[in-house]
Amino acid sequence: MFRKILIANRGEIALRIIWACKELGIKTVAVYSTADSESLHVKFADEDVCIGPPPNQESYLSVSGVISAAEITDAEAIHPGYGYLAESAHFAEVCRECGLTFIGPEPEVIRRMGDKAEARRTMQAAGVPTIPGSDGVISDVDEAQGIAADIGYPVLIKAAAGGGGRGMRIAQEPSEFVRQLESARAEATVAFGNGEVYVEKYLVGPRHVEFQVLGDAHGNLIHLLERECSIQRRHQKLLEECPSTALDEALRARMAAMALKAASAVNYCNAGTVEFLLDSRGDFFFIEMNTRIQVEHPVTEMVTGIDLIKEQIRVAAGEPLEMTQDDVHINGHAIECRVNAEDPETFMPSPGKITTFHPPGGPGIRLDTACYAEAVVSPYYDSLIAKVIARGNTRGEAILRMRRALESFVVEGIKTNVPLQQKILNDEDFVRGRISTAFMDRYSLPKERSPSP
Ligand code: MV4
Repeated sequence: MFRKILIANRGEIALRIIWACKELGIKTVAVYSTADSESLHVKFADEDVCIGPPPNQESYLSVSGVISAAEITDAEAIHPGYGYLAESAHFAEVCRECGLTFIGPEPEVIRRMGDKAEARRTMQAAGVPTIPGSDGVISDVDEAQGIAADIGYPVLIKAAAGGGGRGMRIAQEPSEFVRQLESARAEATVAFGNGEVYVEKYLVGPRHVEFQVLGDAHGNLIHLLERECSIQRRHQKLLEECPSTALDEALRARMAAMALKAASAVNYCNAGTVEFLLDSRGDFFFIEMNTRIQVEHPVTEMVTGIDLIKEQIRVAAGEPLEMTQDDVHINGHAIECRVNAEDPETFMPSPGKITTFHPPGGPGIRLDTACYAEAVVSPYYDSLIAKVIARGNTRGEAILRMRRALESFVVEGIKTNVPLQQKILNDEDFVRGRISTAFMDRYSLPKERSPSP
């Protein structure tokens, strides 16, 4: 097992990783920017190294800064958390070259899954269902138009280097195809320096259901059930749950088998997520694989009782998984609400100093946060300030506990999206489990203008 781990992240996930290390008896090193000198991940780590000024590019995204910090503190491994360098194949390679263990899959796997067109081809070849569309990236516009005509409109044009909804364009009909293709290419070139795109049939209002997988270096690979992540706005997830109300045992078994097939096709080692779109007919399709720990991992932990961060660290150290598939059971239901420092009406970020901070607690409530009274929410970073996770024996109990937790969660000095989360928790369709990726449209589409007098 590792003696010392460096955490290349900040905020709640850095703290979450420190807690796991403490339980495993591993020393921790925090890295931080000058904006984070008062942050809890710095206070609770055994050692800390300032790696630069507030902008991410000059601190948390600095490969040389992070690697130097690991070298001067004699850390053996680096946990990247989510975001930042977590899905940088280059960073994972540099770690390897410097004799540091990157806590995640191999750089080759990160690179292959990071190219969404390549990931799609890999899954097609492995026999995992994908959405009808092009075989790889589009090399010829006429050929692509032929494919679009064959699969039928509307079609979605996606950037190979994209993912998470960036660089996508819908073509509703053939006359729009070339314009939307050019538009997707242009956006992808600016955003990723890679204008490659591929085409899929556009599914209307599907659910987003993802499977957690976990593999070790000894060939063991298991799944840890699914997460329902359909409640999102502009590709930012807001509320996630485990299990999904859309799956019965038979569908869960079929999707889990495909998630495992997807992961074993790339010899996956460490924690990963296989994302599917599930349509109203119960057909499901692979869309992407995420090669990192995800923000919403706590709902999986609360339902399975498995500590995903500890397992990531154990398997990276070469230890075998602590459990087999037979040890994984659905124990109740968990919901996570992401609490963001933002205006609940306009969705604009709301950074500033937190004056009052009263955390929720009581039976079945978990709070993952790095906030405290007097903490400053910096405008330089993500607006996620806390994750409230509620577990109940049933979904109904989890909803009641979450409503009660959000009522007692007092954050003053900045605005939060708690009122929006409360609306969702009281929405009749949500309570019935009738949700899709179109769910949030009702809360964020432009309001009809009131008639003039
Ligand atoms: C799609 C789709 C419909 N049809 N692909 C958005 C993020 C990226 N991971 C994939 N996304 C989508 N791909 C086809 N062929 C609809 C979405 C999508 C979506 C997916 C998951 C969660 C929320 C979403 C919101 C809007 C669109």
